[in-house]
Amino acid sequence: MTTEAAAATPTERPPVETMFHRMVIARGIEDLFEKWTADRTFQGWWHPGRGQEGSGIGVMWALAPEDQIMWYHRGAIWPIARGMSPTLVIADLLGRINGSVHGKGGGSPHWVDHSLGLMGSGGTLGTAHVIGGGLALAKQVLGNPGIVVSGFGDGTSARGTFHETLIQAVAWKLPLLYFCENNGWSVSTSFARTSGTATIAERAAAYGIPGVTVDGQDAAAVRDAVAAAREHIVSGRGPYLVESKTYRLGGHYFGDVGKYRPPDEFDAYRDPLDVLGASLDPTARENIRTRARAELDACAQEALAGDLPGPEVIFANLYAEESR
Ligand SMILES: Cc1ncc(C[n+]2csc(CCOP(=O)(O)OP(=O)(O)O)c2C)c(N)n1
Ligand SMILES: [Mg+2]
Repeated sequence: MTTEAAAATPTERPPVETMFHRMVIARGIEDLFEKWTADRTFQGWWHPGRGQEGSGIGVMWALAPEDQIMWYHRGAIWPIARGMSPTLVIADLLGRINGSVHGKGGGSPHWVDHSLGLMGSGGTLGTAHVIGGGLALAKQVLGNPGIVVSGFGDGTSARGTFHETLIQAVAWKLPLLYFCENNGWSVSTSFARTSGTATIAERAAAYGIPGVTVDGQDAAAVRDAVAAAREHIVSGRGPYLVESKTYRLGGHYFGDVGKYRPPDEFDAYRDPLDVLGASLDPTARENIRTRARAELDACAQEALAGDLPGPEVIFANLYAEESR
């Protein structure tokens, strides 16, 4: 699989087939890691992202190559949607040296590919806002084009870093998109039961920035919302908040049976693969699925063939070796 980034203008955007293919790959990685968690091939921590694929796919569909991303942690959708090779994504999770971070941080995701604008993430949830804010400030000071996306969940919107960075980003009109995947849960804490507002988007008004809510099951709708936000941001008007309403189909982690969930939670559920797939010819859709399955098998074997790292990696890549 090639590692080409998504583009900004409608004519430069990857075709729907490419984005559907990435969505199928991301769903396949869900299946793989459930299987590998159960049989202990994977001994780390997997946050299932099944059901949420429309968000990451939609975000990356709207971005340009010069944009930078602090990805949202659930599943492997964001790096796959941006065009990262599944071999790298899987090898990183397995802690192998053939991953993008060469075996550091295996067990939970630490994907990085600066050529795709995948800048990594923070060590704990909510730190992405701070690092993303720094990246956006660097873009502004250096006069570099594009925007920075800081991805986060509804639970993470409650971290102080959200407020602190947003206050500053507004003051400096930083090119920063706050993109929230609101799946209604922070582990077992219900957003509806604990939030004083019905949405996260409406909190944007308190900061004087635009905030919109979009249907996260519909990748094309997410793409259009992010494209509008991007236009606002690149015109120098400062940050923007997009909230994608979605569903966490699985547990918080693989093995969480979710007894805390209401029985009617999925009554209105629409699967993002069905929604995006409906715009494709059925034969083309099946061909993409078949091709993706074979590719993913090959990538999984390639990732598994990598060695675990030796101690020599510990001091490698601690400091930047180039100025930008
Ligand atoms: C600062 C911090 N607190 C707690 C955790 C543990 N933790 C991991 S995922 C998670 C739930 C976050 O909920 P949300 O932001 O809604 O994202 P979701 O898991 O629903 O995708 C928590 C509490 C963490 N990683 N970092
Ligand atoms: Mg959540």
